[in-house]
Amino acid sequence: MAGNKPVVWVSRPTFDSEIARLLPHFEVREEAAEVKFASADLAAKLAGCDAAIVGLKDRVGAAEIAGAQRLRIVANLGVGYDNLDVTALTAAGIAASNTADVLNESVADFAWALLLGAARRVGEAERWLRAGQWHATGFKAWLGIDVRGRTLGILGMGRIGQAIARRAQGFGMPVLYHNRSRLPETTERECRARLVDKATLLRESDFLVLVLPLTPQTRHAIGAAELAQMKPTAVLVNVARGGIVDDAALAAALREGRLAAAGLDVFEGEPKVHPDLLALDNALLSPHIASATTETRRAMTAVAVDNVLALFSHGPHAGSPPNLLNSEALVVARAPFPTREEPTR
Ligand code: 8YV
Repeated sequence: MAGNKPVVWVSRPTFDSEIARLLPHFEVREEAAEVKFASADLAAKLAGCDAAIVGLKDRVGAAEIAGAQRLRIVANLGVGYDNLDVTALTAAGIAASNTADVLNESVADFAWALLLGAARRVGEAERWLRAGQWHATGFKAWLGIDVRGRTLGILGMGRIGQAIARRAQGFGMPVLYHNRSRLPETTERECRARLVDKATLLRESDFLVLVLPLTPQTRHAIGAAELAQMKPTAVLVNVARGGIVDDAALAAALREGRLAAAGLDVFEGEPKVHPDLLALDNALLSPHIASATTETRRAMTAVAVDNVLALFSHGPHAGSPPNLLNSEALVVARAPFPTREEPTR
């Protein structure tokens, strides 16, 4: 604690109006720029604080929290939390939270932007126009793929997948999905979506959108073998996480005409992008921006702030952080605040 107030470390600039809600209760230390901290630097930042608001660049595990005796919550600015070792946080009695729900609609919109953009060659055409090539066009140039009536496949049918599915009705597209568990019938009806096995999804989708979390089990869920099962006319869209797709295998399939196009917001090892993808005109690429609207990024900040406030018994959810990922941690984390401080000798 600094003075009488616990310290919140915010690892990047966010939205001041939301961070301001912390000020009556906390000393806020906000980084002036968003950088990727080395593990030791992250550990040093966490060592001095009681709560942390972090993002995907911040990989928080056992090593980073080893000296963080006072840390009680790590609030992640993202629905995906593969950057957090939740097991290590739980064992240390540190709560973890994410920003589920507030970004569903923005990410669904962006999935459609990539789907339509890849189908209609928007990135490629724009590059060509800017290069002053318009004089050399023709009636049969720039032919793309129609979307209407084609089959939309969704791998990972959580709330973002459902929001993507609902939009398909406007395009008259049948929707297939594959998920760990079947959706309730009412949700399936609302999304007009049908559960199929993964092989059927790969085989029948004209557009396949990936919306599943990255876990050891989903790494390379789409690799060479899966790509080989897809139609050569199909379009793949990934708004989930890099690493779910084997980018080298995808680049080879796109280059060799075994897949028509891809729209990708996330990459294995980002911010690096596989050089073969960068060289391909039928890959529409964006720098992990699917949730990047003003409203949504502000809402994500608000959720992270709410979770921190709640853990310290303030704000609208006092005592019950609304997006807790590890309620087991509260048993330890709820120990009276001063007991988690290092004893003074
Ligand atoms: C990022 C995301 O959080 O929510 C997620 O899981 O991947 C994004 O919304 C955002 O890009 C900030 O890094």
